[in-house]
Amino acid sequence: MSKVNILCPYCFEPFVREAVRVQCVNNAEVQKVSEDGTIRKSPVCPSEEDEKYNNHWGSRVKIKYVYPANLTRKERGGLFSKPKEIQAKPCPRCGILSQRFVCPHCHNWLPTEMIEKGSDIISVVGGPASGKSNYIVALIHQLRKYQAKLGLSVTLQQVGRNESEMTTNLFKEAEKTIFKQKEALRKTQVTKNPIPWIIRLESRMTRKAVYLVFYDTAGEVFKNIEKMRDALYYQHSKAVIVAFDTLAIPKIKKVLEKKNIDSNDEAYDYKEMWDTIQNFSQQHRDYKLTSRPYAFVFTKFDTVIDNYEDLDFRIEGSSFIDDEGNFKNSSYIKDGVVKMDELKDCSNTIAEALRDPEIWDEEAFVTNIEKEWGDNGMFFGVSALGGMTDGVGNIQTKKNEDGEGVVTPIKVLDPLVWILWKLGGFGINIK
Ligand SMILES: Nc1nc2c(ncn2[C@@H]2O[C@H](COP(=O)(O)OP(=O)(O)OP(=O)(O)O)[C@@H](O)[C@H]2O)c(=O)[nH]1
Ligand SMILES: [Mg+2]
Ligand SMILES: [Zn+2]
Ligand SMILES: [Zn+2]
Repeated sequence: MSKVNILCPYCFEPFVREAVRVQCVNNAEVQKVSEDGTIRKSPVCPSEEDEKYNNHWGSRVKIKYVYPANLTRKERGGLFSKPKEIQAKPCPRCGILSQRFVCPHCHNWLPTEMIEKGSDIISVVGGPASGKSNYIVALIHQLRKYQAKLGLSVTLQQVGRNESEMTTNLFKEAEKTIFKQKEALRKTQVTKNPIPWIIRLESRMTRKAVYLVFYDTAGEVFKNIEKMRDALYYQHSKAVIVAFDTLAIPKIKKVLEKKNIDSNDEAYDYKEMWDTIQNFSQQHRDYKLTSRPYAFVFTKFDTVIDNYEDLDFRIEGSSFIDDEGNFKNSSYIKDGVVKMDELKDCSNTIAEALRDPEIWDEEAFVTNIEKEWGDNGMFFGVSALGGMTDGVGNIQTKKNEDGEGVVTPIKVLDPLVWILWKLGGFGINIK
């Protein structure tokens, strides 16, 4: 019996390897000549209404036949033997071999290797307009760009109900908006069933592979604890990235408003988000949220760096800025070495500013996080877009040497790199 408990990233029901099901992939058609001589095409293996699939999506569509995988003893693995790779299985109706494996509970398609190796959910949570969507896309963009530097290989997955839901395509669309059209992504709509972004990460050194699952959820879901109970993936997360809207810190908001830098009208008090998480954690002690790595990420940090003098934010000499006073990117994107000091310095700089009554005046907030999470909590300041947006969402880009405006995310990988290091086994080169 294999012990790997697979957690379906669609319905969050766990299942064991041998419970996996297979979906027929036979799209062949046969021509039939009817009595009146007309030629009609009909599928060799017809689709059917599938109750589990339709229950999950609240739909009434027909999908290809789903059948049990009937794993061989070797594929199941024994007490003393590792399970073998799962082979293609013949459809009992048409005989065609298929390697399209689906969750036994909701019949959604999952990557084969995810069934063999399991997956880790890292969730990104945060109130409305806190910057989650733009952050997730910038994070994947940078992960793809700097994967070799970090000793990782990254593959976006191609599973989903249709082309548009595949991570490859979700990303391609969003990447175009931010990095080609140079526009911020818009507000995410509330949906009943979140579409997971599934990313395969493999350490080039240890060969450890894991599937990271992100959900780009609408911030409304996190507004109160009752709704959060529905955010099942949050409970199942191995690690969490909490997006706090920097522009919602009252002191920052006030200073920037005076300079006519408008924060989002929908800005949601970051402390409410914090209260939600804390309450949830206290009411669900058995989930042991505080024993998992939590990256407390202040998004849109470009606004702080660009205005640090007005904000009395003491960052001279910190890892946040370079010699010219510009927002400095992480040093490992150059040399591949993650410096713990650099991450800690940024975290401490933020904690200090939050504590200082003259600066952000949020003492209790920091103390609570430190008390509850200890070494499992860390602060980050990141910028997904590298600069402000104007009233209609155009990103104010910085010019490169050729005078061309480019969108440059800053420090967005830091929270993930720290989480991977905390989870262990990824061979992250950290000093
Ligand atoms: N200055 C700056 N603004 C940003 C940045 N990222 C996001 N924003 C602004 O914040 C707004 C909201 O960002 P989103 O990524 O849509 O926030 P969200 O958390 O996904 O919001 P919901 O989908 O409503 O929950 C964007 O439209 C931008 O105007 C950033 O890195 N810098
Ligand atoms: Mg969003
Ligand atoms: Zn499922
Ligand atoms: Zn079939």
